[in-house]
Amino acid sequence: ALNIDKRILQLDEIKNNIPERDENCHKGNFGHLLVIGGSLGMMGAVHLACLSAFRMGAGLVSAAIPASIQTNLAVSLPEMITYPLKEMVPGILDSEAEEEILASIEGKSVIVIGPGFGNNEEYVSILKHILEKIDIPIVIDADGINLLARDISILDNIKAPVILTPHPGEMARLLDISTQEVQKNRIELAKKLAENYGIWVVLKGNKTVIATPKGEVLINPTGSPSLATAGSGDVLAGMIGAMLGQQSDETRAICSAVYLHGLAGEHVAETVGKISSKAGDIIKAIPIILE
Ligand code: NPW
Ligand code: AMP
Ligand code: MG
Repeated sequence: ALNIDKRILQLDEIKNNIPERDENCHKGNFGHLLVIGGSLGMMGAVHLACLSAFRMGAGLVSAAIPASIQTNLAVSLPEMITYPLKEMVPGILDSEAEEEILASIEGKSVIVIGPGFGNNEEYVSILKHILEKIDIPIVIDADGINLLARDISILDNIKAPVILTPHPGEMARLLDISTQEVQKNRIELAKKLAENYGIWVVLKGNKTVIATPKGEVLINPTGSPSLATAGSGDVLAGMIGAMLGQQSDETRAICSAVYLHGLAGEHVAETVGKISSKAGDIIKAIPIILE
């Protein structure tokens, strides 16, 4: 049997991980998150990640997105800075976009890549080159994980803290096993993946498992079926990105975001209901649970 250090997260550990706002603070103190993703049919994923990041306290939020969706996104969230990326056809990036993405990373403190990005084979090398070059924390979510599933050896060449946030279906794709097999061995599989590549793995779903590069495993006690709705994971990705920009201990940052996302879900269940919930409700609950 595996020797597993299972720790259940506690609320008192959580809120202390968010820095206080003192009188002289400014936006530069709370991180600059860059979200890379979006496509013609899935621009909402970027909007949700960026808006949740602001609600979680990120100082600045930028999005590198296909040029054809830039105007819509910028109008939907004027607080965010946008970098339009060159396209081959609307919604699909041109090969020159890689240079544009690398340029947009300059000066940022954390990256989220993947929400709504599209699982196009040509993007695998973009992800590979980003991982080879950067030394700031990067959250790889959604289609970012699907790209990794096409070539997981990309993870052999990383300098930065890497955080993967698969749902059980994405974890199954990544490991080339069934979703049921993932669900039967959640702790063992997350721990092994994290140790093999020296990364953090956030295996989502009821009782989200967080595995660290050191072999530590933490289980999140918060959450609700109200979170089982489109865009819920995009919200979490933005929350983790925002926390990584404010807390240098990655494990603390990740655990705080996962815990608070679950708590927001519990609040939504009580106020909106488990059935009617939508991702925007989770974001609206963030300021309430942070009070
Ligand atoms: P099954 O059917 O049970 O075998 P996909 P996606 C499984 C973007 N979005 N427990 C389940 O598999 C994302 O950012 C954009 C067990 C399910 O059918 C991505 O870029 C939105 N199984 C892209 O869409 C809003 C679970 O995975 C399958 C599970 C694709 O991401 C929506 C679905 O996963 C979306 O966020 C669980 N807890 N959870 C927008 N408005 O722009 C999932 N599964 O095929 O990876 O599709 O998650 O929708
Ligand atoms: P995604 O599938 O990427 O949109 O992510 C879904 C998010 O909602 C993850 O953070 C999951 O942990 C959470 N979630 C989904 N269903 C449940 C559930 N039944 N109980 C608790 N959390 C859930
Ligand atoms: Mg998702």
